[in-house]
Amino acid sequence: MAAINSVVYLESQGDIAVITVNSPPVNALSADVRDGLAGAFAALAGHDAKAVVLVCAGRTFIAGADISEFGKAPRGASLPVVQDAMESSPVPVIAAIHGTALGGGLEVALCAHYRVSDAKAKFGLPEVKLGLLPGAGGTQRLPRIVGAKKATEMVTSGAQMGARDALAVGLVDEVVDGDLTAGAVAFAQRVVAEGRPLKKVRDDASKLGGSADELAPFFAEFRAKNAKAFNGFDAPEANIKCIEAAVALPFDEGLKVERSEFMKLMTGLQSAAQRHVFFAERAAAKIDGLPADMQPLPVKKVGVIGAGTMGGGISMNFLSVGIPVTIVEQKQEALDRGVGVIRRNYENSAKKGRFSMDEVEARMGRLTPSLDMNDLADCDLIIEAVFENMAIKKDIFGKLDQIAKPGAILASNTSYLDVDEIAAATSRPESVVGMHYFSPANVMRLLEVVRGEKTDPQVLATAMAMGKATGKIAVVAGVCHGFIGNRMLSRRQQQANLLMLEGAAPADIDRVLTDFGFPMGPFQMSDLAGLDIGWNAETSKGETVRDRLCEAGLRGQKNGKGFYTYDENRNRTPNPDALAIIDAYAAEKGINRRTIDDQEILERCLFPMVNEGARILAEGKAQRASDIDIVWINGYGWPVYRGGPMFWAENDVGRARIVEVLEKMGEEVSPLLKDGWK
Ligand code: T1G
Repeated sequence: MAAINSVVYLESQGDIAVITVNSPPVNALSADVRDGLAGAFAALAGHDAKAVVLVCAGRTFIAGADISEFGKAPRGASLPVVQDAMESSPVPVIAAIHGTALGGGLEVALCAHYRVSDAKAKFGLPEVKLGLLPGAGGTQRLPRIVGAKKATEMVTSGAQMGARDALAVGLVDEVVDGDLTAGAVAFAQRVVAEGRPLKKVRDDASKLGGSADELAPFFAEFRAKNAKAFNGFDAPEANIKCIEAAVALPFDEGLKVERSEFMKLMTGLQSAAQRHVFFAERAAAKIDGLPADMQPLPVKKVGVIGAGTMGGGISMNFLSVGIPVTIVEQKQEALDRGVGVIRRNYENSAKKGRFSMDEVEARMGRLTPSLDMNDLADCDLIIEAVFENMAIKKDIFGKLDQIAKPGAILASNTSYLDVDEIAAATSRPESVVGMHYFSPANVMRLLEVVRGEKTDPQVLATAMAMGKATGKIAVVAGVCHGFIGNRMLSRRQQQANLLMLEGAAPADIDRVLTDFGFPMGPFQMSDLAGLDIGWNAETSKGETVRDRLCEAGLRGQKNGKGFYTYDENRNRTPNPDALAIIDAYAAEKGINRRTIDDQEILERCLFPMVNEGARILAEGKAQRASDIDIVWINGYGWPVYRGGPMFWAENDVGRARIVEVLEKMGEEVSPLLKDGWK
């Protein structure tokens, strides 16, 4: 095998030339890979190969352009040069695909004359998840194979297609059993022997599925159907425009539309934000100071204490990936209720076709309900998810200390209590860690893993690994009140309450934040969670607006009246009774009410959060600013196309503006916010 360069190799197998890309971890189309491919096809000019097979070493075929090169000065051969060399090759080019042919990787494969894959291969154009679109001909070639409708779905969702479906729609010509390269070479020899044509995807518009006029109703309906999901994002509409161009225009004209739409997105802030999030998600998994090769402890059996909403959701995460769970409650009735909710959740998913009823039984079969904490003695990881009360938690951890086997990990799902204080209730604080899930715990992707003062690094690594193994994005947080997310949220809530007293209507504050991209505003959230959470009628003295609302019988969505009134379809309308209570309270407190504009609402709600984020960073309660972004995007609904609060502060608003406004607000500004963070 001759090296074209450090990542691309060329060899002959009989009269078939085999080009191998070997650029770990995912054979991304870096400058070296592009140079190597261009070099390989140039080397084949005048070569006597009858056909060419393009294959990749390692875990996957090309998984796209090299995202880390975006925004940097272009280097090496351009992708269109490589693609033209493939497409205009005088001999058949066969792409042999395994793993995930994504983005530019699939676009390269679409320039081959034929494609074969193994049975596990996946195909997709996920650029929309990076705020982009397939910028190397994917929006013009894919619809020519799978049809405009399917292509529209694929480029706006980024969803992957399996090998069988790919074969069915003609995206691949053969699914190879056994060794992929050998199968591809054999396929190539058949193509040569049978004199099959050099099929250029670009030349065949017969499968588009209709003319521009015939497909116009589809595009209109598709936009309408997805308007809510696409709201705020620039990329989906740009993707649709390109598929429309593929239908309406000749190939090269469509390519021009794709190019211009791509460049608009590539130079925009949304894609920069979503690319930041791509790398931030992967960085979050890395624990500073830990050897990269530290192996997590084995977790074969999990215990959960508390079968309430959180305990049930947490248990499902493990049951769903094949790990048996023993769930413990104090009373039979509560236990039965909790187990019943888990079963219903699974049955609902089965009804939606996500998996079979057999799978429901298999998952329920892994669950052992119990009223006895001693049944947790053989668990590798025990997660406590009971009422937020320090005394109760310390009592449970004290008992667990007696019951749990040596080396077992003792985790608390507390959402703000001091994990070190909980750990001190045991003789093994090194085995104690926080695992803060978000409700519903079987759905929300975020997991704050709280590193206690004495938490053993391997215990921390194991909690993080279990997060990943159960489909979570795990982020390390230090011990402080509310950890990363809730600590920052309390700053936003504080300002929202002040703005409400100073004259901003709760509905306006919610509107400003939902217009910004949050799924819900603070007052909608309060109504959803219930205004009476932690409220006690006996001790309530009307000290806060919330007290007054509760004293007036307002509870939020659960009784149809809170900051909003709710009809039978949960449609909300600002509640005049709540507004009257707020007015009266503000008057009583002598607060001069005034008209407050949307910009002030937004800045006062979000800037103190960023300031708190900078404090959290400065105190080392978060490892990196991008972790804070991941917490807010995956746990608190921060719009991904704004990159998270710290990215937004740095790249959109600018720290100087935030410092200026915070100083005007009389806030103590974190020095890190002034100086900047890495
Ligand atoms: N560019 C650069 N680095 C990449 C990369 C890419 N495309 N894909 C993955 N990595 C790195 C990643 O940061 C991590 O690094 C390591 O590889 C393993 O990734 C012109 C414009 C392929 C499904 O969007 O979805 O093509 O943290 O942890 O879980 O139209 O990676 O180890 O240092 O995610 O097994 C389109 C992105 C690009 C696919 C594997 N392609 N990648 O998942 O591993 S835009 C994508 C993925 C484009 C063209 C356009 C996943 C994966 P580190 P990992 P994984």
